[in-house]
Amino acid sequence: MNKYVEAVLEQTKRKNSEQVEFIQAVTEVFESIAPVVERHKKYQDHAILERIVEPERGIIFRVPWQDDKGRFQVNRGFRIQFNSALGPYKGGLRFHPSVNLSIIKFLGFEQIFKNSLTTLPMGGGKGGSDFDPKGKSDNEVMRFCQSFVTELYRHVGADTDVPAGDIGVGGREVGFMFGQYKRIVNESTGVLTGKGLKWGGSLIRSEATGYGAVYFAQEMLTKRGDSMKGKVCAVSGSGNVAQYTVEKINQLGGKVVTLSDSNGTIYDAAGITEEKLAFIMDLKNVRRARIKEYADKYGAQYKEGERPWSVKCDCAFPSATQNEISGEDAKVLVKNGCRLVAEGANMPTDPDGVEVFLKNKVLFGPGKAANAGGVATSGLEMSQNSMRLAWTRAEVDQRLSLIMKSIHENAYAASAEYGDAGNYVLGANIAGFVKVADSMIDQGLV
Ligand code: NDP
Ligand code: 2IT
Repeated sequence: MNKYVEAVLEQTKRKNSEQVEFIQAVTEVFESIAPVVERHKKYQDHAILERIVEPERGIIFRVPWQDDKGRFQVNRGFRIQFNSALGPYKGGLRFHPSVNLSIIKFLGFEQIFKNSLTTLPMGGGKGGSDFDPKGKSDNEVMRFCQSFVTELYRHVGADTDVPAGDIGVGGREVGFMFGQYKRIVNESTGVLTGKGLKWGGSLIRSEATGYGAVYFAQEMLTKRGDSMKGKVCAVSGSGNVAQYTVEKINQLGGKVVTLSDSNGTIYDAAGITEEKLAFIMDLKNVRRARIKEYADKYGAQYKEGERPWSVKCDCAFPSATQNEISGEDAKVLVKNGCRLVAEGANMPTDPDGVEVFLKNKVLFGPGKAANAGGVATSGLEMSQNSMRLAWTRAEVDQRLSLIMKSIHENAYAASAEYGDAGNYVLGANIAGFVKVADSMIDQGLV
């Protein structure tokens, strides 16, 4: 690796030694961009790497709230405003007990390059809390969200920082947060995306991440004269991203045989049809229950405590969480015939797994490219909010599909330029980085 890249990576590891996921994300990007930095001395001259790993601003705050029994509870809130070179900070909020500074920084760092790839003017940020929405009543979730925004509101704004959903944050939570923001600031603006369709949300935003991941897979296949038709697919997770991944795979003639949650995996060899998907959407979005019920209802196989990666499939769409595919999992997938992986989740494949896929010439769409459809459509929601009008479903879907096409093209072109055509990890990192780094140089030492 280039000496400058190596030195900044070592320094980043030293300064953030406990932030394992953050270091993992930085290492991957730095390995990809080393040849760019080698070729163009300006990045070293402008200390771009030292600056890009340091968030512009980070806010950590107390979130006190009261549960239904009247007891006082306290969680920790985060918002990392990582990079504004391309536009207002933009990125989701995650509510999950595993949330800590390392998780939010890894997600915020990835978001910088992902947002750059979307072609839209958005900087990178991420936030969240170690609050666990599971088992909480709607009223408890509302009180938590209101308390969270009572601090967050002073740091965000339609032209400053625009949060959205992620794990544990969907339409319900965005609604409660938007309501509280409006109440405090007395302004109705597009301060959050993923809003309800009746109050400023965009058509297709709910669908966008899952649809986008499948559009990206389709692009990788089309380039090789192939298509999604007849492909047997393993999908993990059963939340927002997983659900709309299944819907789009079905629409394009593929078949999905797995879904999962943190308790286990269901395997349905007959395929998760539209009707079965409707059951899952009610199970997960309304009743907020466990995926095991699917197996009970449809007589499918349930594998307690397991992830989907041991099944025979042509394509895998990891759509749950980080590091859910290990090197061993990747080997099993390859052995069972898997030829394509599109990451709906953020960093779901660990570094050993990525190496296995790349070595075996699996078509591998890394999260920052493959799942960029969600934030891209958030960007389209921001545009509609600024214009105070709403585009049709067909218009937004067409823009999303074009954006995924251009992300694929740009990542492919960058991979070819740097001598490894079709390595989308390399291509996405390079294409995402160059735009941000050049913009930072243009804007002076900040
Ligand atoms: P949801 O909260 O809607 O669903 C998350 C799903 O993943 C659930 O099935 C959940 O199971 C499972 N899951 C979460 N954490 C774990 C874990 N530690 N181990 C096993 N399973 C887990 O979130 P989303 O669908 O929105 O997000 C899924 C992934 O996609 C995340 O990586 C997110 O960062 C990424 N992403 C999301 C975007 C969006 O627009 N929403 C955009 C781009 C990426 P359980 O219910 O048991 O917790
Ligand atoms: O990881 C992601 O890109 C998201 N959770 C979506 C962020 C957004 O602002 O829509």
